[in-house]
Amino acid sequence: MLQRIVVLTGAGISAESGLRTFREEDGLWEKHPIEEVATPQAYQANPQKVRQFYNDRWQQLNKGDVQPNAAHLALARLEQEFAGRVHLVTQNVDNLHERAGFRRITHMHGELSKVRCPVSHQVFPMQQPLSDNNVCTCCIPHYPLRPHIVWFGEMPLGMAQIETDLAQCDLFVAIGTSGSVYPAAGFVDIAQSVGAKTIELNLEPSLTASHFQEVRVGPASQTVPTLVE
Ligand code: BV8
Repeated sequence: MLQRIVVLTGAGISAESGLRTFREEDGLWEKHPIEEVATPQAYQANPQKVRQFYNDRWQQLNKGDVQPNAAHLALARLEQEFAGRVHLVTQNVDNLHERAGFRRITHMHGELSKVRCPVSHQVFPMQQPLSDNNVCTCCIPHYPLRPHIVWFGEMPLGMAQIETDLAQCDLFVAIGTSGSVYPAAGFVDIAQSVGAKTIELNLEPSLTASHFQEVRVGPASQTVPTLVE
């Protein structure tokens, strides 16, 4: 009987909900190179450009036509079935897992629907587009709020708990991630080292496919319900 399951998701699980991935044809990084919109240096150099990149994605996420898909819903059923024994770690900054009903989620790369004070690090719900006038209320003087997003070179969130759960897991499943970004891309190796079963579900084999015991190719809206059922 499986005791502890760790699921890692990436942009691919939200692709069929209409959210663009990063590194594919017409992906997010194609128009906005990482170094221009997803590093602290980029924000320092051109805050308006970085804010616009996140404002656009925040507004797209909140349009009515972006909904959780069958993969998000299947994972929520998995959590219900294995109450308390599934830890979902997502690289995604969207809120589709929450809206599908999943409870125990770690957004290791932050969340599009939250903003953060750059000085106190207090996190607030995002209620309006980021701008020079969208400032914190926790400091004097007030500072313009930044996206609650982990940029390249910044420490991912929740790592201690993620590492604890990986060290004790007996099943590790990666869904819809290219295996391009660390430390997430290295999680399979930790799971392997503790004897867990490792499965990758992806539209095509990822950069780390060879590290998994099993690779199932196909769209997440089909492969995830099949795995959960
Ligand atoms: C850190 C937030 C340390 C922004 C993101 C050299 C070697 C190794 C590592 C490094 C290195 N140089 C630098 C590093 C570290 C760096 C890194 O990994 N760089 C890479 C580029 C080499 N990592 C970091 O900087 C991390 N921090 O290491 O900190 C530290 C230590 C101490 C003190 C301080 C710091 C921070 C990384 C986080 C960066 N932020 N996102 C934003 O979202 O706007 S990363 C970004 O990539 C997203 O979060 C995204 O989730 C993530 C991974 O991408 P994927 O989710 O995999 O998406 P992608 O498009 O790539 O792939 C989609 C996949 O889905 C494809 O495979 C496709 O086939 C599949 N797919 C498509 N459709 C479907 C599908 N699958 C199923 N069904 C479908 N329908």
